[in-house]
Amino acid sequence: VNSLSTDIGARLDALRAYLVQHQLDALIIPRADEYLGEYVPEHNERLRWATGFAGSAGMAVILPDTAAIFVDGRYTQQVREQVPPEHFEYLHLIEQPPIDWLAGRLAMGQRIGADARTFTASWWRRAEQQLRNSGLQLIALETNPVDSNWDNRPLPTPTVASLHPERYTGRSAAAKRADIAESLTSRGVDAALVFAADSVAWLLNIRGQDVPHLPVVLGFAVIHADQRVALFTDPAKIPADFAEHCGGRVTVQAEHEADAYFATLADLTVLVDPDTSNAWSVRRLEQAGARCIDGSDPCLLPKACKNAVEIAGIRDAHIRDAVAEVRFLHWLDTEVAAGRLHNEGILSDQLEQFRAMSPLFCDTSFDTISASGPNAAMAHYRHSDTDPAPVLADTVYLFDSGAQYPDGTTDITRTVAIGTPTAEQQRMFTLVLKGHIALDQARFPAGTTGNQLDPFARQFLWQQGFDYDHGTGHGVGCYLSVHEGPQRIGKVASPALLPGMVVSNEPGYYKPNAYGIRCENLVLVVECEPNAEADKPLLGFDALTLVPFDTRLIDWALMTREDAQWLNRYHERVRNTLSPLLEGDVLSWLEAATEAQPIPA
Ligand SMILES: [Mn+2]
Repeated sequence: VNSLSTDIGARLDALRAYLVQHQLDALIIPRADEYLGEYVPEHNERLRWATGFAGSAGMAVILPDTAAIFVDGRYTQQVREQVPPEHFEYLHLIEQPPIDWLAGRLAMGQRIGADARTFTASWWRRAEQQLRNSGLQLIALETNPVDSNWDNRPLPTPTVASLHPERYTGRSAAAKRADIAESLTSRGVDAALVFAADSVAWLLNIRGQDVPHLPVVLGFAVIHADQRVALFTDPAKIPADFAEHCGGRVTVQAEHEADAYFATLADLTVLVDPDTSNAWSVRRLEQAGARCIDGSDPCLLPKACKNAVEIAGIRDAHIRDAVAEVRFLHWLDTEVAAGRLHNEGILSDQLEQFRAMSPLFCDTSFDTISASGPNAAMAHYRHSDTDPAPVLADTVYLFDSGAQYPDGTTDITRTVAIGTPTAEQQRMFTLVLKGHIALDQARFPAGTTGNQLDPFARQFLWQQGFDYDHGTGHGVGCYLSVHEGPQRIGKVASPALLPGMVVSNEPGYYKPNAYGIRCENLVLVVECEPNAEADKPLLGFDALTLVPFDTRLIDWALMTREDAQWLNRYHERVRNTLSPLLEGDVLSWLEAATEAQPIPA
């Protein structure tokens, strides 16, 4: 029994004492914190404190005499390495959901405690109903059981937010408040809870450094139909000229003051998005006498449909990012040719250094995936979770990375040959690339949804009996979240794609224990010139990412004339755009990498 096991044991004792004190029969501790974002700041890593588990999703359930940790398929190995088996049973989050497991173990009338701040309102409603059906009670705790027992808990770092200028946003915070207020009036509500931190950042044109990769200020807001906004965050993070920046009518209060503020909303009709708001705020609003109406976050669509200024910035950001990617690809080829294969960590660091050469580079937009050979077969592999593996010869290397710039967010995956890849790898790469090309070239009438377009990218894999177990595309924000909704392309239902939306085009193929392939560009939804008789506006995609695909991985027997023509046109555009920004060996590399390929007969 090591010291981690001793620590976890002592923490479990403290949590079990909390159970007794509060007459509870079980406690649920999720990985999410009160902001429900993709990234959790150090001081809110409660699941890690309680269990040792450091993955990005999971949940622990603690009973007086037993405890279990639930993780999804990405983390079945990691949970065994990090969580002591003498304290926790390992269970599958999807196949054996915690609520089902609890319902099967507890007796009628027993009470399950959880901090309603750390769950979405929709999760809470479903869990409450399901537990009630089994005669069990879900109790919203007044205090967080981890916080009250966490010795030496890290302090939040109150970095001052930056006021994001209109030259990047294209629209002032005052104008956005007016737009959203008008949409509230037309929906017949008095106010809306804007809970998602990226929506708050978009609405008020502010950016922060509270969590890695996602430049938001942690907090939430209420916007009224008369354009007033109340922002709840640590006031120490808000610069003095914030009110002026917003055009007035915006107040800033500490988060603990939200409860008193909600009480002033009694009798008002308040729009809440149960999928992004925490259960605590929705319950408090209801208890205060507000009439809560379910609906999607009013900032979601206007944030997703980028304006002309944002689009221009996003294009610039992608050119800057492509310069870094091309410098990296040239460096990688040179190193491999000299017999220096390095390891996945060194490659990832080198790529980041090329990005950081730009004075506008703010951060990576997520943890880089740098994966050689069999590691690339794990779609969410992180070389930093263990010792980075050496890059292997005569296989493919996959890297998925992106950056945050003040004018845009990038996300790109390229798969490249290291030495001589196998004929099978070339075949599979080509099927993936053909899917990427087919989706890029798709034309569709307004109203077409992401799930309807998803098979465009899968068709060539499907025809041979292959597929990939992830979505084809996710929405991307503008100097905001690299995973933005509501736009997406995947098998599950999603809303219609609208002009100005940015979405990824990233089909892949993964052969377990062998290799992985993914071809990812970000694309912009654009209006195309329709034929004269078209019934509806015609939409399509325009690639934002401008980095060559590795032609050494193409099986030309599988490429049609149209595929080859697309590739040549794309490479010509990459060359014309980037050539003026590069010189010497890197420029020569780019010219060779984008050379026109013979068109198949
Ligand atoms: Mn992506």
